[in-house]
Amino acid sequence: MTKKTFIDFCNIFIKAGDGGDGHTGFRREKYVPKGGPDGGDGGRGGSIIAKGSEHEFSLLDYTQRKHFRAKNGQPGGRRQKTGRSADDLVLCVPLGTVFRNKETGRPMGEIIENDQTLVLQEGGKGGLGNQHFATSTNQTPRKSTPGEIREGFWVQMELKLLADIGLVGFPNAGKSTFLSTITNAKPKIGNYAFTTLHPCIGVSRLKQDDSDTLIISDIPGLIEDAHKGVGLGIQFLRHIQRTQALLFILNGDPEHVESPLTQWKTLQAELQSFDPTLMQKPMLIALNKTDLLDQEQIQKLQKDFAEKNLSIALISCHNKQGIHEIREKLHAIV
Ligand SMILES: Nc1nc2c(ncn2[C@@H]2O[C@H](COP(=O)(O)OP(=O)(O)OP(=O)(O)O)[C@@H](O)[C@H]2O)c(=O)[nH]1
Ligand SMILES: [Mg+2]
Repeated sequence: MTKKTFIDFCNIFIKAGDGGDGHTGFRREKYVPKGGPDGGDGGRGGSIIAKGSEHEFSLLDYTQRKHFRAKNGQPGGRRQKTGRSADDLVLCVPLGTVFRNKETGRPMGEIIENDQTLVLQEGGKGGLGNQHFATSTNQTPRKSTPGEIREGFWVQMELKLLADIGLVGFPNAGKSTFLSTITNAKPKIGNYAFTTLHPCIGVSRLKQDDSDTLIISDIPGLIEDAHKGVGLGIQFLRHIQRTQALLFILNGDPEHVESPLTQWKTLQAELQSFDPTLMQKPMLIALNKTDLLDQEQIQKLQKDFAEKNLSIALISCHNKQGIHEIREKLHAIV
């Protein structure tokens, strides 16, 4: 089921490798009864590193395997031999993954770009061999230091989709239809509420050469009291927290229980209660399904919104009316 395949939160346990211990040893050569100290240093433990990959879209893999331990550095050896350092353990994650220390809640950083890396835990440094500790008064030091120990800990990963525009609207308003009209995305569309159960993104290209691309994110519909968990709740709003602008899609179907103005007011209130800064983003309001309205009804609705100093774009995903215009406006807004 689609709901399960999109994972946007998960916890993993990580532990970088310990450093190898420094070695205590003495040179032994023929005819040299007492050689100097020659204990080598320990190698470095492997680090745990997150790396952005544009080919990953979900944290699903990290629900299957949760423990990630890098290898320890090797101890130093005789004859100044440095122990071998362990390889780093690299975790490929989707762009938009945010890391937090699960125990303290402290943010550890986020991955935004392809190939970007973030060290989640540095491998332990190797200890020093006794070769470093000879002094004029002590030519045979027995001292060497242990490698640094690394304690493992739990890390919370959260995936926030990176999009330019977020679509907000009641269930059944036509958000997914709109996304499929102007982008390559093929979201599920259905004439019932809550067709969309997880966020979906699509890319709109105005020009062939990629110079003007727009990433649009479709999220599940919101209803009144979504902030109290009604419907699918507002938890998906965090996926549009980092968008540059919002497009509200209102259901213009005259049979719909809530009028477009009521929808707008409810959506505004729900966004406000989730994160007031969302309402400060540039936004456009589109009235969809205008193919179901006559001229008189349209004028009445425009007047209602104009009284609130709001302008609405009239669109119909079914007969493509107003689609080109709103698409150009969206590209211009970011
Ligand atoms: N008449 C008409 N119907 C439309 C239009 N756009 C979408 N619809 C229909 O409205 C219904 C809901 O469309 P969706 O795109 O699934 O709506 P949604 O906003 O994504 O809904 P949720 O995912 O449930 O939040 C479908 O039956 C669409 O065919 C339109 O412009 N005119
Ligand atoms: Mg939908």
